[in-house]
Amino acid sequence: MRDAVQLIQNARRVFAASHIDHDGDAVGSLLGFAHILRQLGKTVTVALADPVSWRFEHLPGAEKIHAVKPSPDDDLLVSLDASEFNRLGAVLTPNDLAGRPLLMIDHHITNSRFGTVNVLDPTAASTCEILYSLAQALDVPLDPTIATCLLTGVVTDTLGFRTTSTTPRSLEVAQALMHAGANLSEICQRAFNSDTYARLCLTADVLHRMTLDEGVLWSQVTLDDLRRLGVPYAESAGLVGYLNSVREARVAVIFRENEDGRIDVSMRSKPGISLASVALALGGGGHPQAAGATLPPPMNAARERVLAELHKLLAGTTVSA
Ligand SMILES: [Mn+2]
Repeated sequence: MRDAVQLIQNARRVFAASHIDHDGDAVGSLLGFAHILRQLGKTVTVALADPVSWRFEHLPGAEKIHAVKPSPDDDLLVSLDASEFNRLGAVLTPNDLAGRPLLMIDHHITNSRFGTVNVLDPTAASTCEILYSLAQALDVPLDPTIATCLLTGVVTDTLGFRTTSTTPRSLEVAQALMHAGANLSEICQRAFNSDTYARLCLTADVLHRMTLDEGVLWSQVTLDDLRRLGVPYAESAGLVGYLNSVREARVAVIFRENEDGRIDVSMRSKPGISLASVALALGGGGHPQAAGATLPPPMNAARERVLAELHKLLAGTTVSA
């Protein structure tokens, strides 16, 4: 953290980015970080490879997020909530580094520590939880704008303080953010009680075709489904949670065909079953109970490969690479 503070204090123009297929922690940490640094008088550019989801477009500063690359004048690059460099997508690629320091801030246990300086805390339930400590280390007082962005990440990554990753610290941070002016009920309302009709139709299809196979409950989404129902790819995430709520499922998986034809795999597991080894075997990453990977097409081959790894995991055998 001390190295991170020094990097930030020495910077003048900062470029910050978060991961593709963004969630509340990605957007919340990106905007919260930018607001913290602006308090220090820094110029900050915020970037995401994808357009901001309607779920998060109300967050203060969301309108300033664009799919842009760093300018030659930026002297510090920052990655937030991304477990791998390539998760930043097109906005930050190896050519963009140009010898500049990259500050990496994240909480994924599988993180490859790809930064020049790494602030990696796998005990944090969200990247926003880490940024609360960073604001303190930088002596930046919380205001309602910063607090709203950070509490969004704290709430969404813990699914409303319900995940096994939630700690007393998560609640302490949430408490401090509420004291600073963040509205918990409004954030929960926006995060969990809002959907679109098209997305609910997609959910219905996913549930209709789900298959329970020896403790693994899986389903899939094709590009045809998304086109037929008018659901943007970015809006098709999050369905795996429904499957994982099923008592008989020890592991839940959703296979999604993404716009470049590759297959995105989202996995969730019940407490006591760690997906980390399977995620790594598939070249992906994540948390013990929420992990993912992207595999080459076709859908059937990707599915067979993942299901084989998961069945090996559930059988208690060693998972091959
Ligand atoms: Mn996160």
